[in-house]
Amino acid sequence: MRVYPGDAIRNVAVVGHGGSGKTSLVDALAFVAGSSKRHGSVPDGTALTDYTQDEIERQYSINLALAYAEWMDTKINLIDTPGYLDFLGDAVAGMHAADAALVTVNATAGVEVGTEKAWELAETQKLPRLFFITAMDKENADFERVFQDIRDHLTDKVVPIEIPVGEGPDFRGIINLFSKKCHMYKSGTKTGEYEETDIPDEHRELFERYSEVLVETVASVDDALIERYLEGKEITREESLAAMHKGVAANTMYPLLCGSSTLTYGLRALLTKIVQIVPAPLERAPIEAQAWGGSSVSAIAPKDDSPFIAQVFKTIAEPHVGEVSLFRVWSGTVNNGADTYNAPRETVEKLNHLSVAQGKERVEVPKLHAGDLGIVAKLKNTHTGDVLSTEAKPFVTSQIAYPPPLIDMSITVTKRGEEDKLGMGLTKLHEEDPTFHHEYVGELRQTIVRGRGERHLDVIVDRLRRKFGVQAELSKPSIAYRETFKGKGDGQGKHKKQSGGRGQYGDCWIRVAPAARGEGFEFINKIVGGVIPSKFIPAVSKGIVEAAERGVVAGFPVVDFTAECYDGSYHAVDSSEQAFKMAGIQAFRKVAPSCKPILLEPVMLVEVWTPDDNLGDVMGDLSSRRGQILGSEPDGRMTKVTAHIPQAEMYKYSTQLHSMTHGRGTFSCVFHSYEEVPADVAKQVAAEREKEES
Ligand SMILES: Nc1nc2c(ncn2[C@@H]2O[C@H](COP(=O)(O)OP(=O)(O)OP(=O)(O)O)[C@@H](O)[C@H]2O)c(=O)[nH]1
Ligand SMILES: [Mg+2]
Repeated sequence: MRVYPGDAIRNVAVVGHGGSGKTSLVDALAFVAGSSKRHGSVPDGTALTDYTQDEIERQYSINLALAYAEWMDTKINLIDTPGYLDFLGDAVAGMHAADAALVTVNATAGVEVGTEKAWELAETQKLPRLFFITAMDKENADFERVFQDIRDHLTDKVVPIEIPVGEGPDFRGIINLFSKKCHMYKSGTKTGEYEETDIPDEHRELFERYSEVLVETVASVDDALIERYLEGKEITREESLAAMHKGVAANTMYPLLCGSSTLTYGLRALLTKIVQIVPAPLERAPIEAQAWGGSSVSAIAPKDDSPFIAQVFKTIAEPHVGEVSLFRVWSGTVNNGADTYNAPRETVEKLNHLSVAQGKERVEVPKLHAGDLGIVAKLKNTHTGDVLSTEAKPFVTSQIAYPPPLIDMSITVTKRGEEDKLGMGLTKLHEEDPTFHHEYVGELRQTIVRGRGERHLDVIVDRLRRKFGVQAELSKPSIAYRETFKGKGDGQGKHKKQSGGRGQYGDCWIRVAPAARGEGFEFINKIVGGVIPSKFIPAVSKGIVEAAERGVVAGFPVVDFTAECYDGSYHAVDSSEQAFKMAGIQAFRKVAPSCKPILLEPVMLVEVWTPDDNLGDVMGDLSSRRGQILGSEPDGRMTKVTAHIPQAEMYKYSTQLHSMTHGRGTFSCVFHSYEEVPADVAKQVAAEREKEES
């Protein structure tokens, strides 16, 4: 394997809607370039970058994965990302590690919700972008319609640099608008071989029309060029390419190409354009890095003679290998076997068997230059997102902006005694996938797992079984209800026991009143004249707290109230802390029922993005979930609805939204506040709780 310097590397993340052909494209590009030995396929389970058992079974990508294509003395690193929004975290990480995004749009489906999401993410990262219209060979493929769709819905700076000859089953070539030549593919070709011909007459008009747009867009990047263009002078191919390179790097234009991965048409042209147009890693703006232990942020140029800084953008546990880490060298170089340093974890990490990845294959390399992507196995204590540098010059850099979890489920083992194994597996899976979270919630006595969607959590359960040998199942999570008071009350708690020997005596009077939401519990000591000795007063408070934990309405903790202890009595011999605690408990139990106790439930702030067509259904569904709709407004192509929904009503919302909007709707959901539960629902909750406890 050759070692490529930074100016001979291109890092491209392939992003787009689920099923738009990313994995097939990556496989075909590596194959056509000769860097991969066979042309794999997703349905056959042989695609380079869908190699995990999960992916082969499900026939879609779950993990980002790397491949490369060596073309024109350049190594194109291809980062295949999953399109399903449940696995958006890996698309984010893939783009974080890339210098450009290749956005795939299916020739029959056009712009879809996943295309929009990928576009938005690339936009926030200001990542240079190219479009590739996939599956041009499929029945009903329509180049012009997809081009218009992109213009209308994503950007008007999209500019085709080639157009197809024929579409669908008739797709047989592409016209290069730069060279003004036509590539006619040899029928039955395995690696996209073509014959160069003149532009067929029937495509002349189309060619003229698109050439005009291209030249105009290209010229607009450069004042000198536009002047020449307006004077009617010729702009050379080299000048056009240079202008396009500049435009792409500056995000002022987004070139569009097309082809078919199945037939290997249009792929050589795509490889060539990636080399010519996509900025090399060395062209990137300096990265912002912070010297570990210091506070100053320095701008580090992405080149070989800068300090070594690399970042792990993905870890994945592989059978028989252990954990492998995919990383990007942001600056400096690294040799096989070098000692690197994970500063925040104070761990020296030796990069043994330094490699690059071609799907699941790893090819060992002696060295990696600034800008390259590498892979190593068995790092000791380095996880996704971590930064590696050197002990002499330790650095950290910006974190990968993973999307937050959207759904909660409860997880339990199906075989007793495997709880520890479950805990360990969950921790490992979180290290591998930072969009997956888990915690044991003591009050619910449940382990709660959080993820991006049900599909995501199903994959987690599969992995637990496959990688950690733990059988687990998901169920509806319990809700952390609370209770509080709406009214005031007062009364006495007296604990008196005489059973031979030393007795027990505690006596207190308390006034209970509601406090503002979120205030918690406050104990107010109003004892005067030592009617309760001050050393016993904290015990009264303790008793109240303990009783409040056990609830009044349905056995959930009571919050947001004050208790004022204003009178009481004691016995010189029989009083003790324990006795006053018991008195506190009894006082609370006696007074609480008269303070109009109510049940509170967590209410979420939910934002839903839906196509206009489904707005009625989405609103209706939200209302039926005891939701309070706060408003709706247009947001791009979608309408955004904001609502408050009880957490108890959010179970399986992602599935429902998916089916109501045919996969186009998305939502976010964060905790907002605790609110009163309507009386009829409260009754139901109390009855269920009683059943659980019995
Ligand atoms: N006819 C035709 N089918 C294609 C082409 N490219 C991909 N497909 C098929 O489209 C389906 C989806 O392709 P994938 O490559 O898995 O799509 P993806 O974008 O990686 O999907 P996710 O991983 O789920 O995001 C598969 O059945 C492919 O065989 C193409 O150029 N022509
Ligand atoms: Mg895929």
